[in-house]
Amino acid sequence: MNGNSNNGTVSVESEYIRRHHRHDPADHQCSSALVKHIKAPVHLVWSLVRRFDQPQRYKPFVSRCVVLGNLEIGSLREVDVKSGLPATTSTERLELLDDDEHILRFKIVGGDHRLRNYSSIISLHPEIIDGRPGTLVIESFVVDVPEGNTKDETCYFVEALIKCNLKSLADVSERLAVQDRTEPIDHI
Ligand code: A8S
Repeated sequence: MNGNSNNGTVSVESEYIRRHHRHDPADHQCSSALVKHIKAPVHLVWSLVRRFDQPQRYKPFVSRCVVLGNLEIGSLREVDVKSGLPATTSTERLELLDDDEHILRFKIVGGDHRLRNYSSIISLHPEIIDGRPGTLVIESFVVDVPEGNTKDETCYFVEALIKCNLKSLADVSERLAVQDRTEPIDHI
């Protein structure tokens, strides 16, 4: 992503990326950022993203998740992934949970898969979509390029997984947003 929109001005996205998504990839690592526009307000999208203990609420490849101990910075979660992937489990550590800025950072610290030193940041930003409150979501990562793979292959693989997660985050959030709008006030 070069950060330039069609009219040549630096995009809002690239400004947010510069501010909140600084990774410092080494030579043997790859890094990238993905953007998704969701037709649901930030508070609603954040209510899904912030649940470090329940990634299965929107991540389609997660079958089960257990957090060891209290949910706090430094907490570890044990994630089981569905069959058909080149992985079975992942151990992940919560690095940052900012309820004011809507930013979550986690690192993968173990598990049965090929993503070593994976670190990711997801940030949410309010925007107006079709005259309604919407959310600009940015997710970025850095990871080691595994032995026998190229940077491009690694980026392509991780980006494909993140695109699925963001698509599903949009679907779940947009469904909840429609429910919120149609639910009569005395039923809440
Ligand atoms: C996330 C992001 C990623 C998760 C990857 C990239 C993973 O859970 C899957 C397959 C793998 O090969 C690695 O935010 C791993 O969850 C679906 C098990 C870590």
